[in-house]
Amino acid sequence: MRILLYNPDNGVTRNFMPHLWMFLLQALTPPGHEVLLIDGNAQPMDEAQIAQFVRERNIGLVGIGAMTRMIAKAYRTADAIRTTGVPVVMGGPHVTELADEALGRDGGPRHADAVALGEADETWPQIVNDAVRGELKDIYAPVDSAGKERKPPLNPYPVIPWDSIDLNQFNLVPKAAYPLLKQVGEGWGTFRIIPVESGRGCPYGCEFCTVTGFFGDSIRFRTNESVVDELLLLKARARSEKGQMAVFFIDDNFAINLKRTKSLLRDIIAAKAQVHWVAQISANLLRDEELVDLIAASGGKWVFIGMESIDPVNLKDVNKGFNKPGEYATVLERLAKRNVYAITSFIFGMDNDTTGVAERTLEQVRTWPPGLPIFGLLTPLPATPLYKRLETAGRLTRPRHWQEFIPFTMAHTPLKMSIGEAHAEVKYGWAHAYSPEALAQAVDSLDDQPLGYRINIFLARLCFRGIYFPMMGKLAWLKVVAQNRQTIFKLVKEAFFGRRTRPRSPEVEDSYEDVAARRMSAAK
Ligand code: B12
Ligand code: SF4
Repeated sequence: MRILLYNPDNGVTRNFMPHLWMFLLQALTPPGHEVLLIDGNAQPMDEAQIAQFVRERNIGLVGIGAMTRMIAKAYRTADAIRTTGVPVVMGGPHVTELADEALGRDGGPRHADAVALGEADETWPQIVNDAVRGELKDIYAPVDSAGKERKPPLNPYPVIPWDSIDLNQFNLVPKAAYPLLKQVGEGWGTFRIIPVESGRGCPYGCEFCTVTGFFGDSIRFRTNESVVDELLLLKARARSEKGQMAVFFIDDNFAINLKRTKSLLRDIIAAKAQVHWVAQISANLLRDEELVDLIAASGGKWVFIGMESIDPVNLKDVNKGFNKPGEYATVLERLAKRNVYAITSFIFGMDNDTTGVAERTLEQVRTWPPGLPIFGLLTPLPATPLYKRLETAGRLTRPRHWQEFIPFTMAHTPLKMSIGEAHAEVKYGWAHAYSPEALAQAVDSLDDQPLGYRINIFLARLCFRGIYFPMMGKLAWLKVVAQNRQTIFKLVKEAFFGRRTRPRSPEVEDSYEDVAARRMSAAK
């Protein structure tokens, strides 16, 4: 049978990274089947085009996975495919929580022939076998023979054949540039960011998050060896095509077990399996100096930190009191001293937020080493404790917000400001963190660093800007380039004529604070 695994586009930006679930299920498919992958972010298709693709390629089963924000598109696609007579099975966090919605048992239309609840590593082979026999069940739940919920142990973990999978749709380098860029350094003909998991689960139970409910609070890890082998495979693939491979460790909290993470990083270093990587780690776990040393030595370049708020009252409200805003600066300095930078994520519209929260947050951000701040709105995802609390309090303004997904739009009323004010705060955050002045400051604050770092932070900021201000066409990019021409000119000039580098010395190790102090006194 030919199977199509499809992930709908997120409706806002082109995702920089493919979704792991597709590769994982492809690797777990019983032998004798051909599995095709389409990520709508990389290969945009409308519903009619996908239905036509399914017909023309003689597909026998379609699997669709989606987060809540893409579920409306996923349902439309499933509807179009089902009109061709091909069965659709859906999985992922949204349909796990709302299986009745997907199966049309809540009074609405039916979109899926079957739903895979929770982690489908062990149910997927059974789904495929049932589909071959034309005997799909409505629901597949990951349970053991006694009917008790069973979480895949991740050991053994399937080998994803990164050396042979067709990854063309996920190359971030334009095709036309391949012949030239493959000659640069070790080769830049391709650049891909690949998702790799080293473990699953998070015990913290933040109120707005689906992870603790979905993956459970018991944490499971792959063996170090299995992760290291995967990295070596990716490195070999990059070398063979004169390109680059970076890895996103998608674990929800990569350092949740410090001892295990350190041992993994040591093994990566010992096996020379280092690639540039990014991972999500909560700030409290980054207090450990040895961990941060190992992060840097094993190829870690960016750490995604869910800071959420600089207000301890807000953090306590959402059960994230383990985040201590007072230590954010120290943690970021600790990373920056090793040339590791942070993607700092903030949520506005929390119950203790008042107008001006964006500027108050930015005042702090400006005193930190340069990073990539991102701003979102508190969103009640189905089945989270937050959803239940707001529903009970009658505060949901769009209880089924996913049926009509609108980016950066609230679905409930915050306590101390209006919905419109919360939206304005998010806009202010993005506009000011990614203005040409802010980009220039980020580049300048790395004055003591080689040009490569400065270009890196500049390009990363340009790309992140697109999360809120989508830059989909050439014209949009040209406009941004024009706005940032001074910084671009400066970097190009340095590339050709060099510049006086200011060496990093103990006296300038706290230079971010100095820079911040200078900036603040200049602003007065
Ligand atoms: C990596 C990641 C991202 C990446 C992008 C996704 C990517 N390209 O991989 C980035 C960092 C960009 C991202 C961003 C966001 N993310 Co995110 N992300 C994740 C993360 C950490 C890992 C996803 C993953 O690969 N997991 C491992 C795989 C193996 O698990 P899985 O995808 O769930 O798949 C398993 C099952 O669900 C099932 N399954 C899944 N699909 C299918 C399909 C079929 C047919 C079948 C049979 C089974 C099946 O089988 C798989 C194997 O067991 C998850 C949390 C988590 N641990 O999953 C959050 C998560 C998916 N993200 C979430 C959210 C909310 C977001 C954002 C909206 C955050 C924000 N406010 O901006 C953005 C939106 C992104 C966008 N623009 O589209 C939520 C989604 C919750 C929900 N109900 O939708 C999650 C669950 C985290 C959370 N806080 O609750 N994210
Ligand atoms: S620490 Fe992160 S993954 Fe864990 S519950 Fe909180 S938000 Fe979710």
